[in-house]
Amino acid sequence: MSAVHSSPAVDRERPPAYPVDSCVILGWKSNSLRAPAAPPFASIHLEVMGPQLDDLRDEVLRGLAKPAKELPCKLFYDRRGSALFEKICTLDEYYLTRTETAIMEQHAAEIAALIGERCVLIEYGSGSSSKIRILLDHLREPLSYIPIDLSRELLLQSATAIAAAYPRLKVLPLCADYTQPFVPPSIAEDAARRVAFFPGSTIGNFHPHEAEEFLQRARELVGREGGLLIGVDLKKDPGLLHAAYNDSAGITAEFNLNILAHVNTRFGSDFHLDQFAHRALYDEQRGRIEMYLIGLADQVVQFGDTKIPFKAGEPILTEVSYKYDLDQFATLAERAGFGIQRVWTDSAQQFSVHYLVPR
Ligand code: AVI
Repeated sequence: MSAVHSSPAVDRERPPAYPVDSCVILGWKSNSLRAPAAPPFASIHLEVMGPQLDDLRDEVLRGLAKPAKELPCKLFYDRRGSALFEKICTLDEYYLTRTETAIMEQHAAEIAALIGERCVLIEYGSGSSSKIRILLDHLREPLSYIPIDLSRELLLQSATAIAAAYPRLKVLPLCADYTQPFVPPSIAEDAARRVAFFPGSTIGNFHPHEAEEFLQRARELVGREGGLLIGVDLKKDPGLLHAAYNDSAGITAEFNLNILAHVNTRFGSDFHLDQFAHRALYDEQRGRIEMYLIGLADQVVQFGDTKIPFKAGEPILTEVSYKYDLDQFATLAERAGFGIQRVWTDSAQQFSVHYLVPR
């Protein structure tokens, strides 16, 4: 990948895990929330760090070659998938987003006090960057914000909006697969601490051993003085969980099927979307939602030079979404080198937000 614009924000000392390129977009810089009459331009640098198409293709092929077929859930989030996910977040049945938002709003002042002044915020899977605004509205002099997302377009759009709304904040978007090791843009020397933000219970989309490894990497990223603010969905009535992943408007089904459309566009495969159906169930013993696409007929899918046979009724696992109880999550965090400084939940104990600090 070629450098469209080289950004001084990249730490040139350490070799990046992926090839890095960056591009620049132009946004209005203003000293107030209102755009001035003749604003000067400010540039936002977007760092791009893989993953490369070949690596993703191999990952997809490996998953489809398994006896129990699977696709990586990060492939949900192309432009349409991200828009569908935003829609899911507004559904009645999908209690997660509104509950987490309400917890954060209710405790924003306390959260901001724990994080302290002059922090660097790093958000994993920043998407539309909406929840970070709750923090930004309450924090004292936050220095910079590093949103990390795979969807380049959404990242640029959200980073631009944040930069416009918070003109004193340095916004350094990073297009990367945060499930893999990555090099963050170098961070202001005079920052008091780095605080990572991982909302939405996306930690639940990792298997427990992956979640532990991810938390260990987050622990390294934030360093001794840092913190991690993380949203975690809790175990609850299986009926509520089932409804959240089988909404009556069928948006989750569309979201699930869209992964095949994304795979087709990205890798030139020929999945027929009408030959698969959405299925989501809660496995109470494993404490996780499992989301599948079920083949409706015997069929062969062409994927490059590879033919992939499917039997009628055969599932592709597209996502797991683990639900925790508070003790279970505390144990996981401890194994990764974090202690829990504070936990907030809603009154029905549906969702939790944790502030973790290195032990
Ligand atoms: C992003 N992640 C936390 C969502 C979840 O609930 O596991 C993804 C999702 N899948 C279906 N609905 C929402």
